[in-house]
Order: sequence, then structure tokens, then C-alpha cells
Amino acid sequence: MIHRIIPTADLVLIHPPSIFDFADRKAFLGPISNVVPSAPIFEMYPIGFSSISEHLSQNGMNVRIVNLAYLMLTRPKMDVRQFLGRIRARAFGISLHWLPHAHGAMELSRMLKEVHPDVPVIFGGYSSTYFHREIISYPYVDFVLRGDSTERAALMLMETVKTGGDFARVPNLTWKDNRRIVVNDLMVVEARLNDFTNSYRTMFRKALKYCALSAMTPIHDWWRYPITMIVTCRGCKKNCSFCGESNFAMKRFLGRREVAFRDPELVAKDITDLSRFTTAPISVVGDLRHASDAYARTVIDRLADARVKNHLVLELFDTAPREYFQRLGRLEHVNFEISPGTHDDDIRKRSGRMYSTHEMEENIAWALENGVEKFDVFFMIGIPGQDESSVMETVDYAGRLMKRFGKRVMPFISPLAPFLDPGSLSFEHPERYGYRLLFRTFRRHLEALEKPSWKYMLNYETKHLTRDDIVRVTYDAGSRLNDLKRETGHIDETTHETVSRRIEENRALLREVDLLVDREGNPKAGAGGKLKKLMKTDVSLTEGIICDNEEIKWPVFTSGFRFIRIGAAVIGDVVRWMAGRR
Ligand code: B12
Repeated sequence: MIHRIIPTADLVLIHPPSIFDFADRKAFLGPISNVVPSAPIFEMYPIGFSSISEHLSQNGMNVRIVNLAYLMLTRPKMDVRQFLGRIRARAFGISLHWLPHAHGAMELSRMLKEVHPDVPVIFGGYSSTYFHREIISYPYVDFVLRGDSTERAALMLMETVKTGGDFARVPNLTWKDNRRIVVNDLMVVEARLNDFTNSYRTMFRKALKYCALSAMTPIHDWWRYPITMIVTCRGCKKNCSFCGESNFAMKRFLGRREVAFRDPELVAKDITDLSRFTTAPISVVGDLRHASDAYARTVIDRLADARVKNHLVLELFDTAPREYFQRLGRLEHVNFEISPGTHDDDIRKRSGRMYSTHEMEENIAWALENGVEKFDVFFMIGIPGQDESSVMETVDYAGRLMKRFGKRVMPFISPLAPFLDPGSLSFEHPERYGYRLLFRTFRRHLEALEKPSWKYMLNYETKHLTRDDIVRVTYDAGSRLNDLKRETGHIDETTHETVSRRIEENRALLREVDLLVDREGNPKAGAGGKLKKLMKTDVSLTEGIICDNEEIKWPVFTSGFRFIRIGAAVIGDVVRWMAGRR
């Protein structure tokens, strides 16, 4: 299906794998994606693809989404150049949202220019915004659309591409006037999110219209586990020191003065609408209390009235009062996520998260008391102030949490990897925040992604942990947590054994790489051939390493999709559209 000629679209949005030739280096990406639903090539495309696509479609543009990363992951024999060559488009949009996609995005752009020299290539996303001047200087990039909200600017850009107008008038755009780099003002920064949705209905319609179910699939196991997301805000009031969209970062780099929220009634409606089409978990991005307590109350009450049955996954940016959990008791299936980073209050507070471990435990207790079904607690390796023993104490603390609260509380630990995020307080002021930044430019990040293992990709060290330490302690901590999870009955024997085996295999492979390369990860004299061979070792990219994929999941009832309802809604939309045309 994907090899047939695709009819001309105005804009084709393409999501690349983080590393373009990952198949040749797949053994060594390690656990960098272990606590997100993606494989380590980060095949999940930005949710923003759907809102750009929806806004442009509503304004008469023909937009398609192609998840190239997913296609390459699931069809290893695919001829990518031939596939790209058959796409007909007026412009291509490439997601360079997450910096780990630096390599994939640039290689994709280069290949697109080879096969379609006259079609403009547009970059967008947070990392494109941060590095826009460097990115536009590559000969195979024509435009960078900056900001965390590009729907309106993308429409203006596409209108200009179509009609041949003046690019100087397109807001948020970095472009080239002949060879001169021009940076237009970043003027379009939405103050509210009510005009944009990430409507899965539009996505379903597009998928069926273009027979593109597979090209639009968001993650490798989505058909088995079709988790969906609803976005409540853009920007953040908090200042976690390692976040690239913290309050500091949004003001300094994304032109955003205030957080933009979607009205609570609309958030509740998004969730309710979605629950008509899928029985899978719905992850709500952004703490419901981020705007205000009244905001959270409105969402909860509306969802309770609508009797939504899906598992809802909520975030806690901060600890909440008891009444919050009592109100949530009105909902059927609630789950939580919190990211304290460490058990150590001082270290946590220095990283910008102001609640104490005691307050967090109080929250967990109140949540469970009020029927919360799963409470995930995320710890991290690579926070300044942490040394090896502090990390291992965090793991022991995680063990105590599991003993105290039982199976409903699931702790995770993972490295801050591969990169300290650009635009974050720590990236901008590494010394002040206890980091040593090893490289800073876009080009150096792109080159880092060509290194033979995730150790050499890391762009930072902390005052107490070198890159070597971070890697070693990641496997030690993962292994100890795996043991504790078996002891407390959080995982069964088979899972424990599988994870232990993967950790040891991964460790051994990394040791072998280390013998063949120098301190920067470049092959030692005469070791190039051996290294290439080793890098081709066949290791699964879709299985978790320091924990099992199943541990981060929430239940899906029956098949996940309500196909009859999806079909009926799509047919209804088409009939309405045809009636409108007449
Ligand atoms: C929700 C979220 C996730 C979700 C994914 C949601 C998704 N599919 O988009 C999950 C939890 C899976 C996730 C994972 C990761 N995330 Co995340 N995530 C966020 C979060 C909290 C909100 C993002 C959001 O809701 N945006 C709103 C949606 C609607 O807009 P959007 O997708 O950003 O798209 C808009 C613009 O960015 C832009 N745009 C984006 N792409 C393109 C492309 C083109 C061509 C154009 C024109 C425009 C454009 O226009 C869009 C519409 O306006 C942010 C932090 C924050 N507060 O923003 C971190 C954040 C974006 N994530 C971050 C990171 C590092 C990751 C991971 C790499 C972490 C890891 N090692 O596992 C992974 C990568 C996952 C993958 N691709 O497989 C960093 C990115 C920093 C950076 N510059 O690289 C952030 C900023 C947090 C941080 N720690 O600093 N993440």
C-alpha cells in the first residue's frame, strides 16, 4: 500500500526516526526511551502534527501525515528513497521537535532534496525553534517555522508557497532570501487553545481517506495499545531546571509570555468525544490544577456527568490537597503520574520541584484511598547533587514505597538521556545548576547521534556523575529496582528474568564497544571494521531494557477501538461535507 503513488498533497508532514540509519546501529541506543511509549528511535510524532493538519484542512489545504520512523521500524526492507520519491507534494514539513531527531531530520531533508529538488522543506518544533539559525544554514532546509503554536503561521506559509507571495510577511518564519538568512518576528503565540484541537476524528478520517492507516500510526504497538492524548495547555508555570518548555524557556525562546490553556469545558468534551471511539487509556497532558483548582473541578465534574469509562492518566506537577483526590473519586478509572526525580528533598528542590517526599506520600495515600488505580512514580538519574549512592538510595526508597502502598504504586528509574534539553535553565546555565555541558551547537548534537552507544551521545555530565557513571549506575539501579519489584510482587518471575537478561546483554555490548573506541566514542586505529560488525548485532528495538514495556501501561478494554462508531462518524462527516459543497 505505501509504495503506490500518493496523490498530490499541499503539505506532507513527515516524522523521521531519531537516527536515520538506526538499523545499522540498533544495539546501542540503550534505555533512553524506556519510560515513554516509543522505541529508542522515538517513532512517536508530535501531537502538533494533528492540530496543524486539522487547521490547514479546515482552510482548504490538503495535508497528509507520514510516520516514516514507524514505517522504517516495522518494514526493515523498505526502500526509503523510492518511497519518498513517489510522494507528490507542494511542500514537506519535517518534525525536529525533539533534539534526538537531529540526525534523522537532517538526513531525511537531504534525501528529500535529492529526490524532489524543487519542493520546499519546512522544519518545525521546539528544537528547530531553538537552533533555527544553525538549521537554516543547511542547504537542504528552506524554512524553519518557530514557536510552540504554529498552526496559523503554517497556513500563511502554505498560502504563500501556493501563490508565490512574499515570505517576509509570514510570522515566525526563518528563511533564506537568496543566500541571506532572514528572521521574521515570532508574533503568533496563541494565548488560548480553544481554536485548536488534536481531533482524533479528523485523523481517523484522513487515515481512511488516504488508505494511510499504517503511515499515520503513532507508535510501534499502537494497534494493540492505542493510547491517546489530550492537551490542556502550551507552556508551563513551573521552572523544572532541566525542562525545555519551562516558564524560563517559553519566555526566552518560544516567545510565550503566558501559559495558554484550553477551556476546561473543551478539555472535558475532547475526552468525552474520544471515549466514544476508543476504550483505550486517555493521557491528559498537563496537570489539571495547573490553571486553577476551579479549572480542575470543571473538568472532573463534566467527566463524571458524562460517565467516561476509559482509564484516564493524570499528571501531578505539584502535590495537591486531599479534596482534589476526593473529587476525582467521582470518576471511574483514574491513574496518576508524578516525577519527583529523587527521594532527596534538597536535590529535588534545587531542580525546581518544590514538594517534599512526605507530601508526595500523603498524596499517594489520598489518591489510593479515593480509588486511583495506578500511581506511577518517576525517578531520574542525572540530577545535579545525585551521586551513585544517592541514586541507589532512591532505588531503596522506591522499594519502601512499593512495600507500603502495594501493587498500585509503580516506581520507575531512568537516565536523563540522551540530552539535557536546549532552552532549559540547566542547558543555559550549566555551571549554576551543577552540570558540565559537553557540547552546545546543533551540529555537535547531530554528530553525537552518530556515536556507537548512548554513553557517547550524552551531552552532559554532572559534578558527581561522569558519562561512564551515568551509564553504569543506570544499569545498576535498573537491576536493583527489577529485583525489588519481584520481591514485592509488582512483576512476576518471567518479567524479572527477562529484564535481568536484557540489562546484562546491554551492559556486555556496551563494554565491547568501549574496548573498540576512544573516550569520545571514535573507533580506535584498526577497530573500525570490528565496531561496524558489532553495531549490527541483532537486538530488539521495541523491548524495554531496564523495565518491561508492560509496566508503563494502563489497561485497554476489549479491542481498543470502537470501529463501528468511527465508521459512522467518518461517513457522517463525509455526508455533511458533500451537502456543504452542494
Ligand atoms: C506531551 C509530551 C510528551 C509526550 C509525547 C506527546 C507527542 N506525541 O507529542 C511523551 C510523554 C510521549 C513525550 C516523550 C518525549 N519527550 Co516530551 N514533552 C511533552 C510535553 C509535556 C508537552 C508537549 C505538548 O503537549 N505540546 C503541544 C502540542 C499540541 O504541540 P507540539 O506537539 O509541540 O507541536 C506544535 C509545535 O511544537 C510545532 N511543531 C512541532 N513539530 C512541528 C513540525 C513542523 C513541520 C512544524 C511546522 C511545526 C511543528 O507546531 C505544533 C503545533 O502548534 C513537553 C513539555 C512542555 N510542557 O511542552 C515535553 C517535551 C517536548 N518532551 C521532551 C523530550 C526530551 C521527550 C523525549 C525525547 C524524552 C525521552 N528521552 O524519552 C520523548 C520523545 C518521544 C517520542 N517522540 O517518541 C522535551 C523536548 C526538548 C527538546 N527540545 O528536545 C520537552 C520540552 C520536555 C523537556 N524535558 O524539556 N513527551
